Amino acid sequence: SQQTRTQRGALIVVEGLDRAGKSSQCEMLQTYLKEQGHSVKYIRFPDRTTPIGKLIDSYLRGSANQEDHAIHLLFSANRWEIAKSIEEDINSGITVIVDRYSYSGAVYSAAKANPTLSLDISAEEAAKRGGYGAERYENETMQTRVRELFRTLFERQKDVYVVDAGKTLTEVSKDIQNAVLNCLACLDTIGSLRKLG
Ligand code: Z5A
Ligand code: MG
Repeated sequence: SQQTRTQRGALIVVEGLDRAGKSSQCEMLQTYLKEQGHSVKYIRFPDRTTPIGKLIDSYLRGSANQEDHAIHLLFSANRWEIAKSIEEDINSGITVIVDRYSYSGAVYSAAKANPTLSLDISAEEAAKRGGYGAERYENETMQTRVRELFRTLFERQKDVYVVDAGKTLTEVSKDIQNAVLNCLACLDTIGSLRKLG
């Protein structure tokens, strides 16, 4: 039940291709979990509001260039500047929904039962959605390659739920809710087992 919920919040990572619907689904999941009585925060990466985020934003929009290694490290630094507060939130029982993260940069990989949701969609389907094409990575060659790499990366991970993001907003949202509820139940069980010693 809500009252006996474990002291630690969950870190829910949502990954996937451009326009797969990650941000829409994160918003919907946040609303849903709040209605269920959970304390929830939603953050997205890149966080374009910080000084590092502003550099990333101008790179993505094409108004500034960055050397490939440098932009990679800027994305990583953008996560590190917020990592501490994520850790504090989780430790104080808040469930944090993270819109894009990086496996390599994940501070929490040692912690148990952190679900990653991968929103899978074909490059052609994604291209039909609003706003596509404005930024430098939003082209079919790049997106098709990224999809392949996500698939290879997630293939053997047991804690990754691959969601078909080509369905309607409501259908995708239901699939996500089921996956998250399973995971929260799992966290409760782990919490109870810990209490039992
Ligand atoms: N990037 C990187 O290179 N390295 C890193 O470490 C990180 C990121 C963290 C910008 O990211 C770029 O940064 C991204 C990866 C790179 N480039 N690429 N490719 P971003 O997160 O800021 O990207 P964005 O420009 O905000 O797009 P997005 O986040 O990928 O979109 P989304 O969140 O998945 O989709 P959405 O905003 O929820 O929905 C898009 C549209 O589709 C919108 O009009 C919705 O109403 C519609 N939509 C959503 N779901 C549906 C369904 N189910 N049916 C129909 N229509 C739908
Ligand atoms: Mg988004």
